[in-house]
Amino acid sequence: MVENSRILLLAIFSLLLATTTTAYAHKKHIAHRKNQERVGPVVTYDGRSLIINGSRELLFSGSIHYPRSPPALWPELIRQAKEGGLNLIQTYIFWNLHEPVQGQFNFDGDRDFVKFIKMIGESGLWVTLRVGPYVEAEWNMGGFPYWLREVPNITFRSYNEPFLYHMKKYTETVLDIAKKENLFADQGGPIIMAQIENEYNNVQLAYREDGLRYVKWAAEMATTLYNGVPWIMCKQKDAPPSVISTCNGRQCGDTFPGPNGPDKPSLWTENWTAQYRVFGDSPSMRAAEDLAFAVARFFAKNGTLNNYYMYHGGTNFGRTSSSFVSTRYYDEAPLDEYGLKREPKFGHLRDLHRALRLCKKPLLWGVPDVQKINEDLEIITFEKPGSKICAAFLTNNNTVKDATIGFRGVDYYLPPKSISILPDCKTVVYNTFAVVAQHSSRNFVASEKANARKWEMFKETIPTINDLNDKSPSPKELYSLTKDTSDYAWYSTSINFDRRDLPMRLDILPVLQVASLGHALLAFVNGEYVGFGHGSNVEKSHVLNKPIILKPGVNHISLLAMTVGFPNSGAYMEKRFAGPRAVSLQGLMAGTLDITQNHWGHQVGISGEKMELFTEEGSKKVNWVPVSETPGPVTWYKTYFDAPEGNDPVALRMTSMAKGMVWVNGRSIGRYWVSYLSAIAKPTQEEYHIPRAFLKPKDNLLVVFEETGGNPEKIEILTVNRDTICSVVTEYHPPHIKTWERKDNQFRAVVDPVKAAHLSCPDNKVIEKVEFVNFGDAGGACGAFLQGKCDSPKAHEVVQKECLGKKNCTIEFSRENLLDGGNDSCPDIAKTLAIQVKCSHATKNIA
Ligand SMILES: *[C@@H]1O[C@H](CO)[C@@H](O)[C@H](O)[C@H]1NC(C)=O
Ligand SMILES: *[C@@H]1O[C@H](CO)[C@@H](O)[C@H](O)[C@H]1NC(C)=O
Ligand SMILES: *[C@@H]1O[C@H](CO)[C@@H](O)[C@H](O)[C@H]1NC(C)=O
Ligand SMILES: *[C@@H]1O[C@H](CO)[C@@H](O)[C@H](O)[C@H]1NC(C)=O
Ligand SMILES: *[C@@H]1O[C@H](CO)[C@@H](O)[C@H](O)[C@H]1NC(C)=O
Ligand SMILES: *[C@@H]1O[C@H](CO)[C@@H](O)[C@H](O)[C@H]1NC(C)=O
Ligand SMILES: CC(=O)N[C@H]1CO[C@H](CO)[C@@H](O)[C@@H]1O
Repeated sequence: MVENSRILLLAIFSLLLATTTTAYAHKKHIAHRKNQERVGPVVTYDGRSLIINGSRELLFSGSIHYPRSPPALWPELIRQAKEGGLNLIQTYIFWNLHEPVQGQFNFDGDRDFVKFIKMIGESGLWVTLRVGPYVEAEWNMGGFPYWLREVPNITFRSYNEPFLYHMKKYTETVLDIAKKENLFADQGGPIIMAQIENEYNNVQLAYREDGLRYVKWAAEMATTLYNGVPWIMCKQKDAPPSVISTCNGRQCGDTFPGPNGPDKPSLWTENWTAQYRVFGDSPSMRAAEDLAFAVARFFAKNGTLNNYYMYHGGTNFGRTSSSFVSTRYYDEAPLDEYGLKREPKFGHLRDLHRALRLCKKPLLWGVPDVQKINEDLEIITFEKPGSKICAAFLTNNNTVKDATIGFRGVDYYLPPKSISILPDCKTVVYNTFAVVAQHSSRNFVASEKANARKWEMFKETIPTINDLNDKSPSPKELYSLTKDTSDYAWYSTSINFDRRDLPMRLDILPVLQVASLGHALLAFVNGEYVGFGHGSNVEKSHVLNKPIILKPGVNHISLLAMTVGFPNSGAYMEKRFAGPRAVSLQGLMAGTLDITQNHWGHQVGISGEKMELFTEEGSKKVNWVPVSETPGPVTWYKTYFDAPEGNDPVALRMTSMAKGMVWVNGRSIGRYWVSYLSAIAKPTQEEYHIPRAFLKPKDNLLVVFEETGGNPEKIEILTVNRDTICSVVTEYHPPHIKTWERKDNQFRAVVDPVKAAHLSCPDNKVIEKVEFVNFGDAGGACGAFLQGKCDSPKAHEVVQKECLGKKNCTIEFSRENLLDGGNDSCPDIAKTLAIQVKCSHATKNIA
């Protein structure tokens, strides 16, 4: 009782305090505003949570980046995020997108972050604005524009005049736009929180005292420019008191040492929903169960905000990704690259948010108590003494063994590595391991309408030093050469040989060796392709060694060197280098000849880029010829295609190619690299997203630039769906979370809490086929179930009857419903009901 009123008083007191101090700070600001109803801040915080409009809040947040999906997809992404139980969306603002050339700003079309934020606000969700300006984000140069690198004497992200000047100027520009558009919560807008810098602790030590001075300056600068909403810094142990330090990580519930001060809430700004992929990586997974465990754990440990990084990743169009990062971004997120629900991740987390919301009162106003039963088992309660407000989290941290916890006179079963949530300290409404949500598997279907048109090609010419005007004694550094205007640069030199310089024996060839700082290169000798070499995300430098044929007289050596995105992380990002560093010819009669200082010619970009062969206009500038049987390196390909049938998302399967870039109607859909195989001998990414927004109904221009060689005729145009849906329910599962609600401080069942399997088709489709049913001990997963030893024919009948031809169906999970007169072929096992059905558009069935 004493504890209770003390906390309440404290909350009221801190609210008052926050209100008065900030109101004072805002006096000038407020004076300018008309019709000001609320005096004081809309968003404050205390040791429990953010306080929005005077009320503590549980915040379920997800990252969605506006440039990674076209504006046409934004409404659907936001709608689904809301359906998934989010009330907050987090985005970075990408500097190099908005100020690619110093002083020339662009905030229109795809770059219209104001529109994105307003759209989120209109959907009733809040926004966290991560200004950066450094964003990392697997984005080219972590968001810094190239020109910033050339500012004299600049050191990125440290205390020095040039950097502070530009960082402040840009931050001010972004905040001014947001203010002018009334985007901040205290102006009536949706932005409740802003972030300056990003994971600075990772690099701070490298900058010594200047690092510390910089962090202080950044916090001061941001809070001075705008102090209507709280500012955060993520992963910043020693964040200045004016900002909140937040956690980034996989298991913040166990790893976060807490915020920087008892007056600050525990916020988790990046909980990775998977891992971003780089070319050369095998697939990555993070199971819905693992994610749910980590989030439930974080809320059980006083956390009040969790952000999924990413909730929807999307696509790194054009050259926006950083070094080696694949074109699809966080495809494993709850909404996949195409914006389709990845089930059961989407549904399991939606159910988790619902369960946590049922615990809102105890979580935000109750008193936590931790009771450790043994090494693995723990009971955490949040209770308001003297009231019925009580929630419990029962935790089994053992990854192998299940357990039973006795709690207030009842035994609760807990699967391994799981947390059960009891919003009334009695009823289990959710267990992190027990996935009740439906599953889905993704299908790529070859389009009938879009495929099979004639391809044509155009070969780049291989330049010699005579063609290149930009000369220097040795090869120039690649980043500063291209200035990020192209991935490519030609390097060429020539060398004269006497017959006596060359090997006598024809079976012994000289070797060209190129040591490169990265990222990849193609070598040509006398116009003939000799090979391709590349580094990796971990080790960008590499050495190319290829046997070559030299002739008496002049020999031309030409290299097409390339970057695969600029770096995005680490200290001293402005001092990174790439490109050929040392070149030699080995096996000559006089031994090895170092030709690094042989005088080189350079050219930024390839001629097809300069002519914009990927646009309708540009493609008319050259003579395209039919595709020959031996497609060579550095070749452009083009064809036309009609938009695929239906509304499903569209993708290209590039498996028959090697490495390069694809454009559709003049817009780059990103880099592809299918020749770089992962440890499981598969390309990291075979399908590449073409947003429907890029397409016209007919005659879409598709252009591919292929670096080393491939067969364009085998490129497939696909539609993408998740029409295969499944449900897996076991006897251990709690009943569906939707059957409960909290009203007037009472926790109660709204419908009879029966256990059931629920299936619901996406996109207004209907269940066309029942593909798998098993009531017993099926194995495998959605899309690939395996029949177990036990089954019940009755279950098949029930599913057929309830589901066929319906948009959705519910199968009551009980032995009475699913066994034939109680005839049980294996009475001793716990039963699992596994169902797989296929959805399709109803019209198809009628036709
Ligand atoms: C850069 O630094 C050097 C050495 O400190 C100094 O001489 C030079 O004037 C600086 N250049 C600019 C443009 O500030
Ligand atoms: C605060 O409440 C007002 C009035 O209900 C509402 O218009 C405003 O959007 C709310 N602010 C936030 C950040 O939710
Ligand atoms: C949660 O908050 C309570 C008091 O509000 C505190 O005693 C406890 O240490 C906190 N737990 C964690 C893990 O921070
Ligand atoms: C739970 O187990 C993991 C290892 O599986 C361990 O790292 C973590 O500290 C444990 N947490 C608790 C609260 O015991
Ligand atoms: C299930 O489908 C019926 C029509 O077949 C529809 O009226 C109902 O709203 C659907 N329910 C859900 C939860 O989608
Ligand atoms: C019980 O089920 C088994 C296997 O499904 C079947 O062979 C048997 O005939 C059934 N018995 C009765 C009494 O229905
Ligand atoms: C900071 C952190 O712990 N992030 C984690 C979020 O989840 C991913 C996927 O499990 C982890 O790899 C990250 O470590």
